[in-house]
Amino acid sequence: MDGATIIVKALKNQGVEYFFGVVGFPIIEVGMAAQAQGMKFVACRNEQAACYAAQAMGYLTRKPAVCLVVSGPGLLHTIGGLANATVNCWPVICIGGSSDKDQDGRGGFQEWAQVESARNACKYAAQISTLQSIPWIVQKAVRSAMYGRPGAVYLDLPGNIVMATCNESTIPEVAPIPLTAPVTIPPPSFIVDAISMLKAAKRPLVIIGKGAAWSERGSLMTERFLTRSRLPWLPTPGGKGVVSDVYPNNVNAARSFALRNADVIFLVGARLNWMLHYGLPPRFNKDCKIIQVDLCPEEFHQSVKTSVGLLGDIGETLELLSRECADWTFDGKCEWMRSLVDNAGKNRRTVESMASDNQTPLNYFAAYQPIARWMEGKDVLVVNEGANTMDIGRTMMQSVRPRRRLDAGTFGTMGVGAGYALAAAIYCRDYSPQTRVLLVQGDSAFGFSGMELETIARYRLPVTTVVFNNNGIYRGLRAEDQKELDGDLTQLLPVLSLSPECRYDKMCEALGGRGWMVRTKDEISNALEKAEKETARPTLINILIATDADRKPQEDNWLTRSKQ
Ligand SMILES: Cc1ncc(C[n+]2csc(CCOP(=O)(O)OP(=O)(O)O)c2C)c(N)n1
Ligand SMILES: *[C@@H]1O[C@H](CO)[C@@H](O)[C@H](O)[C@H]1NC(C)=O
Ligand SMILES: [Mg+2]
Repeated sequence: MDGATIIVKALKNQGVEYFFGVVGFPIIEVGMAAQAQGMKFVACRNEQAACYAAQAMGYLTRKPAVCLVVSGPGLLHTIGGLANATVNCWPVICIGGSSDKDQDGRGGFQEWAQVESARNACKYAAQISTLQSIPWIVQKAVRSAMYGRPGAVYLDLPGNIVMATCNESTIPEVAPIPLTAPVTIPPPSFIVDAISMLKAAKRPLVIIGKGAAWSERGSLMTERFLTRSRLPWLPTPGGKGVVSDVYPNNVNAARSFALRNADVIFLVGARLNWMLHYGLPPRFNKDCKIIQVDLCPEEFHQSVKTSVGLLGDIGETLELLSRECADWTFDGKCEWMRSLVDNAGKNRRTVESMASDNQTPLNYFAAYQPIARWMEGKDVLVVNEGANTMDIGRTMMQSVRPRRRLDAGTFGTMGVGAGYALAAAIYCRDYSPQTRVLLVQGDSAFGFSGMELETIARYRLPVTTVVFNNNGIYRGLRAEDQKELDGDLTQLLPVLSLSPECRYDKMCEALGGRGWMVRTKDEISNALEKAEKETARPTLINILIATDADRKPQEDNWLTRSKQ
């Protein structure tokens, strides 16, 4: 048996089902072995998209998928994706071919210090040096990707190992590990402390993060805890859908107000990183107390002291908390709740007035309105990236189910969309056929991996891409203003600018799909209806929106200050 077959069999034995990748020397044989062993192999156009696809599949299926790439530049193209997976806590196993060991250090073809390059972005990185070690290393790779806090793993596979053969009887049999990670719960006294602190709070707030989406029973138990306690809550971007946006006491529309005024915040698998402004003033009350449940103890006391640190699985821990507060519910008529509802109502009206503006070119909110209407009552898996396109999309598109929204995430990575949508479409085909994949991207975000439309077309996947085309990053120039520029464009064209009214819809048609360029709400609705009828090819709706459209003004705009 050869190395290629041994590694694929070991992966299969550990429950791996999907490969994404771009083949070439020396891993063509690994790709072929994967198909021969019944694995599903998706051949992408760029390793970057393959790596994003593999991690999205890992998140959706709760088991690692493989990203298979060639040596040197192939592996280097995945580093962004691997870092992204680790920062975002999503599992993925990257397997990179590398030059034959006997050529090390002599300028071999695509020779590069691959393990060193990958290690920084991974929980575990190792080179495979014998055929007999493969089953052990593969098992460790799966454990490392899945257990504790999930993340990226790299296995380096030299060409000579791919081709080497041995008697199969010499390959050790290694038991498959359970893909459900081991769980823990906090000590009982901590549960009591957490509930008494919540009971004593005047202005409590629950923040649901991505950790709750990952935990096996996270969604169920978080909802049950909210039913029991009736506490006001809001999701982080990654926590959207753990509990439906339409579930009672969602105060997300009053997010800034809620964060600024809460006196006790209960973080459910959410981190106090940049996304939550480090938990510090001016976005948070300086005396705010933090209760936090997380599977990773290093997360406690980050930037702000944790008053009660509940180390454990989110689903299991919230079940205990629900039991502990069996005789108590938060008073929904209190001053805090009323002010949250008032503030949310005010913000909702601002958004509604922007969304109901029919003037063309449309603003972001207005362009999202027909999309949100189309989504109503449907089971849609949304992939969303861009700057304004994503931030506004988070507000405008409702999440009502867990793991139905993938976006640029913790790392804020542009270019994840096409890969995520590719994986999502295959996931839906195999596990959730009633679900439709909708990819909504800014025009810049689309550009990072637009060529993957060809991959989506090749596998006959019905992904609908919507491009919010404003001729640039955050904002652009109108076509007529760009035409007037006369002189050296490298000096004159704003660094944020992209081509005006670029026909991304035609690109989709050229690659095997269908496309429409649209400007009005009716045209958007019509295009969505036509797109929905396509069941075996990609569609792209290119919405020409206002080049100067923007978000609603923010009070603390440190992250967006350069956009002003
Ligand atoms: C890998 C990567 N490169 C660059 C950036 C910087 N960046 C942030 S948002 C963005 C694109 C925003 O433009 P677009 O997708 O058109 O959305 P818009 O805000 O215009 O709606 C870029 C390039 C990034 N976040 N990630
Ligand atoms: C492989 O090993 C087994 C067990 O030692 C032996 O019976 C068999 O003949 C070997 N096969 C080959 C092709 O050497
Ligand atoms: Mg744009």
